[in-house]
Amino acid sequence: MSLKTLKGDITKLDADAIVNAANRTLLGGGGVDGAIHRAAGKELLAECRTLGGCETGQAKITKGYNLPARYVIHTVGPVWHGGAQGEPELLKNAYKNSLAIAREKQLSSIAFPAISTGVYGYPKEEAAEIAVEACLEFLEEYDMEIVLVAFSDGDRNRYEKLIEDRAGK
Ligand code: AR6
Repeated sequence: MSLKTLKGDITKLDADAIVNAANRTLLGGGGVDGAIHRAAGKELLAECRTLGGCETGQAKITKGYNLPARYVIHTVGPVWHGGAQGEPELLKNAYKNSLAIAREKQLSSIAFPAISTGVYGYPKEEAAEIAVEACLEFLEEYDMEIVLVAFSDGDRNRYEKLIEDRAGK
């Protein structure tokens, strides 16, 4: 099984790529996006300015600059509007398209924050189910070390339980 969970700050991780929960401008923001830009340095923003933004559910890659990670894959999760506006599919696409870029680049490890579960207000349980499902579906076809990074013990326990439940099926 190459789906793992960790609690901590994603900017510290030495993975081939870390995923950024960005917004459509790709020009930075708060939360994990702000932390990644602060840790990577100004060159990250300079490269992001060349990308022309990113649609919700899509993803784009940059270098990692001062981060331990070699690359940052920037994706845009949906804003939660109650769940009937395509949010589950858009969130799944954010995971799938990030993983697809990692595969195209032939990366062997990638770490995700809990996309959309902060400022964007996606309910954590539903978001965790989608994250685990998207990763396990990808791992049925491709080999990669995927880490779901939680920012609290509760978030990590939620991931662990979902992965255990899936493994028991
Ligand atoms: N490492 C790991 N996880 C983190 C970190 C960190 N350093 N910091 C926060 N989290 P959010 P969103 C967790 O709000 O909901 C930005 O302004 C956090 O606890 O960062 O997708 C962007 O520019 C939460 O569980 O992202 C967008 O405008 C998760 O990361 C908007 O926020 C995601 O929270 C995107 O909102």
